[in-house]
Amino acid sequence: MPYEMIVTETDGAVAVIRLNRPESLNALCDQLMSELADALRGFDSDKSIRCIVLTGSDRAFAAGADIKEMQNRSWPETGLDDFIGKSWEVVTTTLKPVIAAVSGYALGGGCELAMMCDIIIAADTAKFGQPEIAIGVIPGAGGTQRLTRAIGKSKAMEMILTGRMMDAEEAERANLVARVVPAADLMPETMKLARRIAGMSPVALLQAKRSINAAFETMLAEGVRYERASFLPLFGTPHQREGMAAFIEKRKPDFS
Ligand code: CO8
Repeated sequence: MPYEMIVTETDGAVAVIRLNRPESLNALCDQLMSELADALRGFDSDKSIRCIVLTGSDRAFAAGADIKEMQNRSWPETGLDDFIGKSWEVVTTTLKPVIAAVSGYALGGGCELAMMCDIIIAADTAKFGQPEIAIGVIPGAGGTQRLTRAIGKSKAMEMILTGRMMDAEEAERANLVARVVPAADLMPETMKLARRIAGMSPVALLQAKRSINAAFETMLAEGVRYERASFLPLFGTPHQREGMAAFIEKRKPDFS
């Protein structure tokens, strides 16, 4: 199927999905997420594929949900129109192992998307962050839950309340990523890992993935619901309007 915002290819039993919206640093608009969900569903049900790699460009894995698309949303439509709905959920319900290969920015929804994957391999150029607070909202695709589980409460609070970025080395120290590799080695190393995983028993992979997820998933689902209930009503508040408009107009927001 031809896609406009992603590129897919296969290499033996490994499928690679590359986010491809360079003009906006792979901002995750509805169309991109819908194409991603479609590709994930397709590879998940393709018996010849055993492992999926999700990646972006050298400059950005993804710089977040698309602020230009989000800026005029308002509660309660944010709750009614399946905003952060089915497309995002596909990433977490894919049965096969999904590896995120992250180079450059993985911010906001981009960081959340990487954390929805099973393993994150980072280039030494990677930068992770949840900067939503700076545009008057909060993480809305699981960031408050998954980042906290990955790096602990104090560091997650510091990251989310300030919106600061962490580099790849800090992300590895904080257990956000499995491994950091030189940028030039990101895809070769990730493909090596993916091929190794793809060589294992598919049913054992499935059971291992399910069991690891069971270590925290029941509580996680509850937490993500709570986060969503807090995130959606922020749309239409003066600070959300000001924060997103200021980003687009390239000026500092006034949150007075
Ligand atoms: N949305 C829309 N456009 C974006 C985004 C984005 N998230 N990020 C970058 N762009 C666009 C810029 O507007 C710019 O476009 P243009 O050339 O038309 O002005 C282009 O990409 C290049 O960006 P910059 O010129 O800003 O590049 P810099 O190298 O100067 O800066 C940064 C790179 C630091 C990554 C900067 O672009 C930035 O801060 N981006 C926004 C990061 C951010 O705030 N992300 C969080 C977004 S909110 C979110 O993700 C909530 C998720 C909740 C779930 C939602 C479900 C739908």
